[in-house]
Amino acid sequence: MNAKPIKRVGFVGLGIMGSRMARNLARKGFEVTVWNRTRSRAESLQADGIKIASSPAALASQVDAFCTCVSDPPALREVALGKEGLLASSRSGQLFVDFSTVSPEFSRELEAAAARQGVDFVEAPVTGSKTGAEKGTLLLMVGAKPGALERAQPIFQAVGEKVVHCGPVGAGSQVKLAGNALISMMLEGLCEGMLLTQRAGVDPRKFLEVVQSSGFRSPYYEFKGPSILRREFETHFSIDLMFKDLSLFLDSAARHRIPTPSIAAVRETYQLARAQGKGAQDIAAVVTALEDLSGEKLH
Ligand code: NA7
Repeated sequence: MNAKPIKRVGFVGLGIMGSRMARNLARKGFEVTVWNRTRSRAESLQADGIKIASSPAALASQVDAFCTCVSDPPALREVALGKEGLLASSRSGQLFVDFSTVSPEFSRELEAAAARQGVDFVEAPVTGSKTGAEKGTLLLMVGAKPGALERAQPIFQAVGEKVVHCGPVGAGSQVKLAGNALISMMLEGLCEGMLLTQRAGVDPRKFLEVVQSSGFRSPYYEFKGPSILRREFETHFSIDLMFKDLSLFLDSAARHRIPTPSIAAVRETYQLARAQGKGAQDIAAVVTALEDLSGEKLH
């Protein structure tokens, strides 16, 4: 395979994460071309010297490497394998980096489809939320063959600060799903604990203070605890996307015959929030779904 140095990078999917990652790639000196389903989001990046392509296929024909960061497997299927998708006009020697969170099986399907075109594929789901994407401090959970991983390093360095090579393609997604399942349980425990503490007449701030002074403290609670108490639910990571990840986790658990009763229950909290029309809100807003169930509102 003809592995040229990567200078021109394409980016498809300019949501909360992708828009910030594309901007960081441009700031680090890559020539960036983007495509987004809703064009206005792409236009807001033009001030950073970023070009807009007319379709994912058109984008792939103009770059050395292309990246994706879209919502879910159907969106990724569309932009990668659709009629106007990236692989419709990709060529041998290119690199495809997917930052979306999808299933391990779909990542492997994409790797095989890319290989048929002579394209190296790397899956690199991220964690670090909106702030990490903004600052270029994301943690990347990579699944890739060693050669492809090596090629992607300059792109990773532009968007993140730590790369964990989890194994071959599929391994990164598997780790990401387990990580998000854990976050959902941490958040659920915090919300349930706060609501019960308050109902029993104790200030939930005391609960948070003890958690954060203890051996089970977490930077995650430092991030989410005060914002829940202040009722600040600006979207860093949406309820809809966490529901998607928990569903992918449960699909994988079913496939591998691993019982995961806690995550099955926690997903229902997210389903309840979605039923209440809160899908686009931040995951911290699941507390409001629990408040509605219990009749206890944090104050
Ligand atoms: P956002 O902010 O919800 O952004 C999602 C992006 O995916 C956005 O660019 C969407 O385009 C795009 N999208 C969604 N559906 C499609 C279809 N069908 N076709 C093309 N593009 C689509 O998500 P985040 O940035 O927080 O997260 C992105 C991924 O990283 C996700 O997998 C997370 O779990 C982790 P739009 O602007 O709506 O037209």
